[in-house]
Amino acid sequence: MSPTASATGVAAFLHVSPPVRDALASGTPVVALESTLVTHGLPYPENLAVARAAEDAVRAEGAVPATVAIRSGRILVGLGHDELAELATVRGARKASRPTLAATLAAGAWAGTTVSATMIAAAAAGIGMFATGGIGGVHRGAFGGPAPTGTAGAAGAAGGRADAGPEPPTLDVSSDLAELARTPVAVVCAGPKAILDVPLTLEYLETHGVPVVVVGTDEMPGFYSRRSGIPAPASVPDEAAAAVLLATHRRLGLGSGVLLCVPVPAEDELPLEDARAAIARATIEADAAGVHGPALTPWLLARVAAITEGASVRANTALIVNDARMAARIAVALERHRSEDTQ
Ligand code: PSU
Ligand code: MN
Repeated sequence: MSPTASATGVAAFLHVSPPVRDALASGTPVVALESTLVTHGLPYPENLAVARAAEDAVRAEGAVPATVAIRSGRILVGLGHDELAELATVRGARKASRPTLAATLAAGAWAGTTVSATMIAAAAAGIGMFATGGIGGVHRGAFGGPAPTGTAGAAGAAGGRADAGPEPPTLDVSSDLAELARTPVAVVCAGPKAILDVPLTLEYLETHGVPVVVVGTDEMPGFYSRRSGIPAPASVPDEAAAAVLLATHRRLGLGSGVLLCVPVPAEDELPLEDARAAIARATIEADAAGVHGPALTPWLLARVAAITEGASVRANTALIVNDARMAARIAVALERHRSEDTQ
């Protein structure tokens, strides 16, 4: 079925793969996976390897993976083996988020979907569980304050201000956050990406009514590192408790998503001090180079990878697979909880 001029709504653009359609029809748990980490977040061939490994991790837990991407004016929910390889190697793929969803569909080519676009697709397809690496959030300096350097980096981009006073706000806040506030999908991640201002990201989510729940520890996971030094807004001991909380949130019908955070496996983490140093350097360089907007997140991730000589890629890869596994376990626990409830 192709999108017609008369049909409206996200559902008119969906192309759900047969395995995902069958799973949804039979009540088998489904986990949506995003694809901007494939097109923009990781280099080839790690991007393809991690996308396949995340799908395998979901299957190993008894759930069905639904990787979401855009191609030829359609939102694909569930990619075939060859489609995933094409997505991972295609040049010039776009980055689709809520603000660019129409433009990427109209353009007709491949696009990776960010957390916001994947949530929109998942909700329209009837999928309530979704795994990613790290969500977008409030970038450092989004609300002004000192430049990362304390020098004239961003000031140069802002028109050559020579004084070293407070920098003007960039207002760079990912559309992922507003999506979490308005779309009822649970998102499993390893914390907001460490390149962000994590405390401000948590404040934003709280203000907009999004529960942030850490599974298995009471500290926010630091994305590349297990720790962040920031207390968890809320935590649950395990997947079963996460499922009970999610079921309650859904019954309330508040319309918002939930952010579930799990730390990267210990053997693959980047030591917190190494991560902090690499991010600080990359942030200064991005500022000096005048990189901003949708290009900023991919640019910072690539710089951190270069500075850490690939150690960040190993951590990023491991955490994505771990999140997919955890999302599948919670989806299975949720299904069990639901069937027990209706007996
Ligand atoms: N997780 C990763 N790598 C990524 C992303 C997530 O491990 O590249 C992507 C997600 O798709 C997220 C996006 O939605 O980065 C955020 O981009 P922005 O800050 O421009 O909204
Ligand atoms: Mn942004």
